[in-house]
Amino acid sequence: MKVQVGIIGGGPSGLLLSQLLHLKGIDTIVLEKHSREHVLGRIRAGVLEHGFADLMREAECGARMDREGEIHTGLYIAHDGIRERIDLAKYSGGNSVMVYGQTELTRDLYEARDKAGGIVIHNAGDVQPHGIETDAPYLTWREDGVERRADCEFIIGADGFHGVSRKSIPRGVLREYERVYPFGWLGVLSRTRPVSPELIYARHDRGFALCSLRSQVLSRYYIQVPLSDRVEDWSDDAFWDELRRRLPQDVAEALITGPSIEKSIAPLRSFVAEPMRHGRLFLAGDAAHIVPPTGARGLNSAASDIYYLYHALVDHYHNSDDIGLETYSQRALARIWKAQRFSWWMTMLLHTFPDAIPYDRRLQRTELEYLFSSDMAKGSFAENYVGLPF
Ligand code: RFL
Ligand code: PHB
Repeated sequence: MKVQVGIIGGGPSGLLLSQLLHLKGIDTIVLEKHSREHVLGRIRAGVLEHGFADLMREAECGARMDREGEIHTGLYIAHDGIRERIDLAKYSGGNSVMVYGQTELTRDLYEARDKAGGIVIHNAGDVQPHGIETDAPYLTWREDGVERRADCEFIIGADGFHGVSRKSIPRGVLREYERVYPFGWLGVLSRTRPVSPELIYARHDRGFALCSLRSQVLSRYYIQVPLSDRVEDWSDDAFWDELRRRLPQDVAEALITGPSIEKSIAPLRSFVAEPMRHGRLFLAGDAAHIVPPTGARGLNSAASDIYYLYHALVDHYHNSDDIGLETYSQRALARIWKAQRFSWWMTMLLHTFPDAIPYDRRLQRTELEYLFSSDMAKGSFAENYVGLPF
């Protein structure tokens, strides 16, 4: 089989790129290790930058998002028993975010690929990129016990943090930057009315908490937990009690609880691999970088890579212009590092660190006081949260 672009990974990054390229007449194959049900069973991101929402529309995948998603023009930060709002629209020159779950977005992308007859191979075993340093790269994988091969012009590694793509770049070439945080987030999805129509990020001495949502009947809540905790340690009742303790009283009293329909713990990590290109292999999304979820940047950073890669490949195929491909790593990383900075900053601002000294806690308070007393600080927060320009 011969295709122009071979994509490893059928998560949001791989599917979005495949769909965008298809609309420009560029053919792709997507190789996904898991089943579609498995990919759609993962509960992850919920907040999309406005630029990402535009990219979904450009991919002709925005109709349901525009119907069912919610545009949020503000959010709350709770601390010391109070809740303060940041007007994202006011401080970012009229921009907003779209609250629409990654699961739904991925489902829309799958449907679009199906409708267009796109090739997405599920349960692809032992996917391997070959010849990435040559002009004739190819992919091999196992399908129903049979060894398969696709020759391509470019290979895109969109196979997430644990994928095979990044590992196929020689050790001496890759530089990795990493910070592991000493806690995780325990998340619960419940079919209950959200406690607040807008997100509440809460700083509390017992640990961080977040009230988020998927719709007005589906809530998503998180609490910071030690890395040693297991999901089985947390009954639904224990989760709700702990969440209430970390919220201002009026919010805690308004909280509607119910049985969890999903419960999981995610460790927090910041990670960047440089460069994002080696020969004919281009990394995108979580394959190259991850952030702690505090700033809601993970999926959005993946989308920004896809934006650059999409334009670079279209320029290559339609205009014989390779500048986009040659500068991809540099341009993508410039934006990625800003998302890393914002996620790190929000994580440091809002979490309780086991080794924090009194000085650190006093600085956290001062940082919050500054944020809410300065229009400039609110402007900086808002422009980062709604998404920096591509
Ligand atoms: P994905 O989604 O991990 O998809 C990669 C796909 O590649 C497949 N794969 C392979 N396929 C073939 N061969 C192999 N060897 C393979 N190895 C892996 C995998 O099965 C998978 O289907 O990466 P992608 O597409 O780059 O997308 C990135 C996002 O999923 C991720 O950044 C976000 O979910 C992060 N994130 C959030 N991002 C936001 O922008 N806003 C948020 O509000 C937000 N909240 C979150 C989050 C992530 C979370 N967790 C659990 C990590 C909340 C949580 C709790
Ligand atoms: C979510 O709804 O899952 C979510 C929202 C905002 C974040 C992280 C996760 O910062």
